[in-house]
Amino acid sequence: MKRRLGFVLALLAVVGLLVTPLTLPVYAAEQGKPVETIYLTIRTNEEAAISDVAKGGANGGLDVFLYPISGKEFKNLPKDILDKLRLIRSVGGEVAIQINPVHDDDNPYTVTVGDKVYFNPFAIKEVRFALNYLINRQYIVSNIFGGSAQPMYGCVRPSTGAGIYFEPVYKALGFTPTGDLAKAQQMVEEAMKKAAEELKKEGHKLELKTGEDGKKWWYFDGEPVTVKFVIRVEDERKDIGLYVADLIEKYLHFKVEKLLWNAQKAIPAVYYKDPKNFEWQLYTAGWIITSNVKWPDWQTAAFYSTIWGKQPAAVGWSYTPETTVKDLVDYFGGPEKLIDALGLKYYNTPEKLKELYDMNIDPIVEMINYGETTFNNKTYVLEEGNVDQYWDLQKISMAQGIMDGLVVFIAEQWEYFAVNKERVTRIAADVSAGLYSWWMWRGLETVDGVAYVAEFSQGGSIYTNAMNPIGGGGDIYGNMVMRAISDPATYVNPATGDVMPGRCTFKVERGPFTIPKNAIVYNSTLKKWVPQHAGEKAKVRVTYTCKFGKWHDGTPMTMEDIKAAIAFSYEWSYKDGDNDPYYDEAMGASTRTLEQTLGFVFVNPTTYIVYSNITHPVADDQIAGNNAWWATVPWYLRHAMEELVANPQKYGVTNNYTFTQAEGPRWLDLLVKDHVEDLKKVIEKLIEEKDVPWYLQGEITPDEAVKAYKSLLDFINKHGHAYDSNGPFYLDKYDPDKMLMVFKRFSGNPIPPDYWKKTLLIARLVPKGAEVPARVMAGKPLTVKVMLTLKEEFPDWGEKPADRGYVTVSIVDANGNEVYSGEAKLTTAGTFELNVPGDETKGWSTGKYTAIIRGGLSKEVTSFTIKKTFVVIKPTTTSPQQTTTSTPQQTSSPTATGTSPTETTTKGGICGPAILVGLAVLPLLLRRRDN
Ligand SMILES: [Ca+2]
Repeated sequence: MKRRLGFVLALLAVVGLLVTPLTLPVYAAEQGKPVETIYLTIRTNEEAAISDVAKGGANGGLDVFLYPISGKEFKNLPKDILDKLRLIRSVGGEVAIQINPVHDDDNPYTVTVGDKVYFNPFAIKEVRFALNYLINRQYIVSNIFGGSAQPMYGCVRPSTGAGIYFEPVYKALGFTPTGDLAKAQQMVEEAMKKAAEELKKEGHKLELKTGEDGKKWWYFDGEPVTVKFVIRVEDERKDIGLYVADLIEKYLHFKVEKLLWNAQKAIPAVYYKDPKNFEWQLYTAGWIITSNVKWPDWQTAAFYSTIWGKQPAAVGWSYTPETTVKDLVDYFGGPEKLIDALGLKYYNTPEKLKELYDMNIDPIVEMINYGETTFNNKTYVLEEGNVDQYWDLQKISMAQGIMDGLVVFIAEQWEYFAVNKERVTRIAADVSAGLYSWWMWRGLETVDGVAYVAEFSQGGSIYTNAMNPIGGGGDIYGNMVMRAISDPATYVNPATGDVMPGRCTFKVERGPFTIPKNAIVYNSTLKKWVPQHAGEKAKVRVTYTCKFGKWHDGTPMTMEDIKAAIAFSYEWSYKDGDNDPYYDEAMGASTRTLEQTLGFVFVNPTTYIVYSNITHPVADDQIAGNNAWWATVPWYLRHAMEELVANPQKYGVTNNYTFTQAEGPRWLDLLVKDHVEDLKKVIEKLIEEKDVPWYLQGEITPDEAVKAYKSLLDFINKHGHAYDSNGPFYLDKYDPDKMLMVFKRFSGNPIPPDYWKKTLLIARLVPKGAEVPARVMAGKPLTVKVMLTLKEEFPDWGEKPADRGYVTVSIVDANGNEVYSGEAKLTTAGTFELNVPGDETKGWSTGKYTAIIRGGLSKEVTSFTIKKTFVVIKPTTTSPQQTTTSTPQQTSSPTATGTSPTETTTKGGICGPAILVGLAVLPLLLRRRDN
């Protein structure tokens, strides 16, 4: 009964009603067992899946539906179904319009396909940018998401702790939830007129005229300008796409060809084919954030820049970011205006700002992500510990990204995963991403130790990308499979967003350090390990100590597996000679990471040290996360894969393979029968030749190698696939015809099944309300009171008045200047208070002020923000009101009850340091919503 109440409250919060939350005691979970067997399958219908969850896994139904559903969908469900569900919130989904700005090299407006010349309006920056004003995000939030969402303008979600830092950018650009149609029309009209004039010089005719239907349309060389808009059909994106298409036709006068496609058709066309094919111009993109991180380091880089790969697709033509800092300055009307509009605190004078003038977004995000950039032969540094500079660069990159407009963000979604309440006795969810996280599998307990889980798929497959840990797993479903069968070196704490130890603990030291002679890196040209940077300086030194355990085939994991992962990254990122078979262009995009990794010292069988310049201005834990190296496949499987990709003929294989999707060769998939058969041919030959990879010469004997290859062959023959990994579960069986995967608990994993429930607390602070007097007399004290509930989700479930937390209050005046800030302290359970002394308020001038209240479980973790306005008045002789008025506003309306900090992002199956550094963080943290 009490849990039922919890559900109702959650639902109300979703539809945006204000309620007084009741307090529920925290319950210890009912008797259950850590899961030993997991059946993973698919459902093709959301409603049917939910009633299956109500039925429960033991009765032919499901225990967990691993697909979040909009809050509004639950409203219409019958009570007997709802009673059986526990709903787990996810704010991980985000929706955007992805744009293809392709144009010919010699013409900024046209694209030639075959011998036909098309006009692409989205090649024009101003037209892309104008979509931000054209779209009424509030309409989408209210009418399409039924309130289970909130508007989003840039790539950092507003409900994250970092969201608030970007508000000045959106404000400066004049973004509002409802948009500005007139402005959008004007921007496009001006840009089109300019294009028409320029095209005229080249003999083209671009004109706005009345068509046969009596409506006005743009025509190019006599044909209507038509926009190819790929609209996903599986979810709300269908309605969003149709809505945006209507706006484009009605107000921008471009005809829209609506391509209503599912994931199987849309994803390859948009992301894995040359944009120059001009198969699409707009696409209703969706992403899922699968982790909760404090610092949005990677966001603007991943979504808007080209430092980690091409845009908008992984292959073919790529756009070059256009907007420079000087463009921003001009747009805002001068450096002072830009400094003021964005609230820059480090680049706060025209002189300081000037050094960035010629930079587009790429060097800016390089500074954010790598601490420095070399631009026009000069090095620019993000100063260690300089948070102001960090946020300035973040804001600048956000403004540049939005104005270039390759991705126009629309909304973040609030959704719920359904879990059977009776059978699932314990489950761990990320406070931001819900069950789309590593923790889903690691905290799972059911009454009988068996879990029946389904993903949602209209395309009829459990995953859509290839299953290989190098350049596959770009879809959330395949990624979740990888998270069940692989362990990472470090995790992101699901409650706080901090990087925390996984299979490796870490110690971070900030230097500078002189790199010792025994610190080596792998040199792919020399094909050996060398002390390449000995004697140079490194900014940080991180020591990792790892628990190795065994691989799923039974072979012990060792430091050699990590060495192989490191060597592999160098080898495949660098092209050594013209015909280097050990090279992948997509991986080559991230050599920057390797250049900043200066040396490894392998201290003993479980400890290694990294000397590196990959740093973070503030957060040591981020440094640990970003410098960790790890392996999720053993060296012998990795080597067999690389030989299959590099030299198939040598092993009698007639098919060609790649790690990352490309047109032509097969995208290596360790679960696909044909691929595995070819892989086996390689392994058999490696056994015959007693092959030891060149980067492990002297570390492993030929006999040890043969034994390992044989063990892998046995594993493949026994389980019918080649995904040999090191996670808490192994994939026992995969039957693609039945859409069924069976996972079994792996006894060789060094982390015991009950480890996380003993060590991990997942909880969040939920605001119940805040009291700020409506009027404050200058010179009198001001008390801000915040009422908070602690919502525990793991290991137990329930709510209680918050007895911990970190709450800050910032008072800003009408101009946005902070006049006071302080910490609200816990007074009694559930209540935090801050007293601003009269001495402080004395200097405040009369007018409107805002108290911005932020809080989280620990310092620097924001899980909610509340804003309350009040008025400051001055005592005057004519006013009888000498005492503080106290009309507390009881109805608090948190601007975002959503959670927390930000997430590390990379998109697609390639790219980013994730794939390299991330051999540790590998399954990338941001996933496209492919189904
Ligand atoms: Ca190479």
